Amino acid sequence: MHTPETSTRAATLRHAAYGVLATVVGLAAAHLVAALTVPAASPVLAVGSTVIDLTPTPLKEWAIRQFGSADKTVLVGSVVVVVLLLAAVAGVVARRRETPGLLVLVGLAAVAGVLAVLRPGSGPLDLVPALVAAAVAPTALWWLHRIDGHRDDRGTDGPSPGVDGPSRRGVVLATGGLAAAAVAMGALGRWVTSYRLGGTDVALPAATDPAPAFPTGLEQKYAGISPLRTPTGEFYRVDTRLTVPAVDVDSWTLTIDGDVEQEVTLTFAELSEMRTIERDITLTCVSNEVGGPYIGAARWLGVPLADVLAHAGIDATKADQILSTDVDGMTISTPLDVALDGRDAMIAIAMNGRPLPREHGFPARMVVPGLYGFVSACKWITRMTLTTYDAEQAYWTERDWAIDAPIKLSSRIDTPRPLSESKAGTVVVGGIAWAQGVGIDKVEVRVDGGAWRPATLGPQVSDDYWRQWFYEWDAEPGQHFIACRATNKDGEVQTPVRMRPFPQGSSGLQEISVNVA
Ligand SMILES: Nc1nc2c(c(=O)[nH]1)N[C@H]1C(S)=C(S)[C@@H](COP(=O)(O)O)O[C@H]1N2
Ligand SMILES: [Mo]
Repeated sequence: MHTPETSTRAATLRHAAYGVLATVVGLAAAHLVAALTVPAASPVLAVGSTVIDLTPTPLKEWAIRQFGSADKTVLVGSVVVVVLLLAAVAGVVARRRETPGLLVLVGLAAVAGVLAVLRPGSGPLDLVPALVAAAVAPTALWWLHRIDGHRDDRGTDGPSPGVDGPSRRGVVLATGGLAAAAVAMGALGRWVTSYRLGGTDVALPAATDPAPAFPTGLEQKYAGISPLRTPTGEFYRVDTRLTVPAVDVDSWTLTIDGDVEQEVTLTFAELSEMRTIERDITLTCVSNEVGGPYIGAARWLGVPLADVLAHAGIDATKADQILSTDVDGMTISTPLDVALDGRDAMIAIAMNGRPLPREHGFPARMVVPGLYGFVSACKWITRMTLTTYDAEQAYWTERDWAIDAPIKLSSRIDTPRPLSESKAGTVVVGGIAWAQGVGIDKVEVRVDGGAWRPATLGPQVSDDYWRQWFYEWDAEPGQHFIACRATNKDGEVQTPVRMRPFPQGSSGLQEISVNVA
């Protein structure tokens, strides 16, 4: 038997659950409609991307430190939790006062709609998924109320019939049906999205200026050292996206505008017919902590950036910035003088001999050796605007990151792993070092704060490429501290001064602790 009090509590919970279920159904329906129209306008993605963009830099840095590349999932997960809490509140409110409760759900959908149309590059169609949510979620809640047999919107406070009342069977059927519908719409949305993606299998030109033969890396001999070339599937990925953009290569174009003699728009075919260079270049993210994972080395094929810009005829007396825009309106700035100083800056169309994978910018991205990715490596690029830093600011410039950010001389220990156990005797300490544009001259290893000892360098690929190294350490039992440092070909030694990634990249030496038994 239920006392009136427990019935009331049970009824409150039940109505909270109705609010959540109705919202989930609304989101699933909107997601499906978004998959058919504008995938990025799905309420979850629109709200999620906006939250990512609005997250203050210190909080984002903290999230990256705490959760690594799962930072976005955690941020967006928190938003989902808040939304579902509000949905539960809407359900409880609707029990007594139906119209205000339903209006809370309409309000949530309205917020998603506003955020969707405020996204860069959005159109009126972006509003449709939110409209669907605004219709479906309140309707579902209204219907659940009817099934539940409540008409408490008159404001009376009578005891609820409880779960074992006459409507129990109807409630189970209705909630089960709605939950099944949500799952089905979610799954269908996924299927539609993957169907619409199409392939990335484009024909690539042969390199006009190919890279030399690639040497064998140290990893063949010493397990644990990063492979000399990062397998594409293991290449780090850093971007602001929740989902990977799907670009149709046949309708894709690259426009060069701004302070140019004439605006030019190139198709993928036109771009591929230009002179191409093939280069081995190491890419690094400014968010990489000392010893961190956000670095990768690949063979890139692309059209020299200078050739692409020359098509439009640039006026370098005016412009000091290339403002790149991606397929969704995300912007990345690059200092014009750096991009044109003779380094192998390019619009890349291939990575490790294959078309760019979606995650890495299909069908084309910028690569500028020596600059951190956030001021150079625009993926899914569609536009390069010649302008000034005074006139226009890119995404990360608005968030106070540096505008000219050369990659800092650094090195990393790949093996042994921090806090690992090794057997006494010869232990191979090994890793990578990089000094893009200058090249690595020397890597040294220090054990337990003693003298710096030279490591042996692996094969030289190019000065824009990392260098592998190893050191044979005669390890005695006990706990030990191992550090490494690099020297570049200009004689500059990696600084021990610790800097955090914000605003222009981390510095300092990596020192790990290991146990020898
Ligand atoms: N369109 C777009 N391009 C982008 C980014 C982004 O968020 N959006 N992130 C940049 C950053 S911060 C880095 S470090 C590199 C990473 O490239 P990768 O994901 O291919 O390794 O891409 C750059 N290009
Ligand atoms: Mo980055």
